[in-house]
Amino acid sequence: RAAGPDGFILLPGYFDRAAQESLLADVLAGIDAAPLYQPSMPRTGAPLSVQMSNFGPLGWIADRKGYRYEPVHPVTGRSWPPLPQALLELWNAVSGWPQPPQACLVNIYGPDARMGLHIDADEDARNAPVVSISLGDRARFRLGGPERKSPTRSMVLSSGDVVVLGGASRRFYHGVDRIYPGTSTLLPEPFAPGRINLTLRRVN
Ligand code: MD3
Ligand code: FE
Repeated sequence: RAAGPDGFILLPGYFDRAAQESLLADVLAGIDAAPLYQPSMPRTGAPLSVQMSNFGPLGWIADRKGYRYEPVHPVTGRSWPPLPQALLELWNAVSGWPQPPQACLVNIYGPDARMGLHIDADEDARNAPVVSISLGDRARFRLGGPERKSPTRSMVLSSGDVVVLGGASRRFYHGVDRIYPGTSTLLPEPFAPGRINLTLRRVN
């Protein structure tokens, strides 16, 4: 699949149902070792509406002190679990980047969770792509441009879809407007209705 002019690639249905179930098992095992925590906004401490965990040598953290990557879980103080092999293989297949990912951020959305328009700017590796995997209920994803005022387009991401944000799109504003509860049968309780998004990142 060719990248658009901005380096954005959507791979609908990249993972079939069996592969989604296998990835889900990896994610559930990971959050057993590195429990979900509630990130919060720097300074205000206002909670984000998603819950988070990470896999890999580094994990993205949001708390009162700021946004950053850390080698350990903010609550348990232990290392993040290793990146599942299937995710390393995905990165090799679609990223076009010569080095492996250093972080996999796990975002857990309940039926009312959203993610406001933002730029991912905490990585020193600004030019490495981000690879996203969607599991569970569909979501309306919004992709803008390099400035907050840039025009945006929205698309629906479904379970098993993969998105590669390379080139200029890596530095574009983006967010999740809403979840469509009950549109997938993949996730078990207490994750349904809801959605899990995994993002593979190179940090430095
Ligand atoms: C476009 N996650 O974790 S994934 C995030 O669905 C994040 O959970 C959303 O935005 C989610 O930071 C969107 C797709 C995605 C990820 C990173 C991007 C799109 C992106 C970086 C630059 C541009
Ligand atoms: Fe983001």
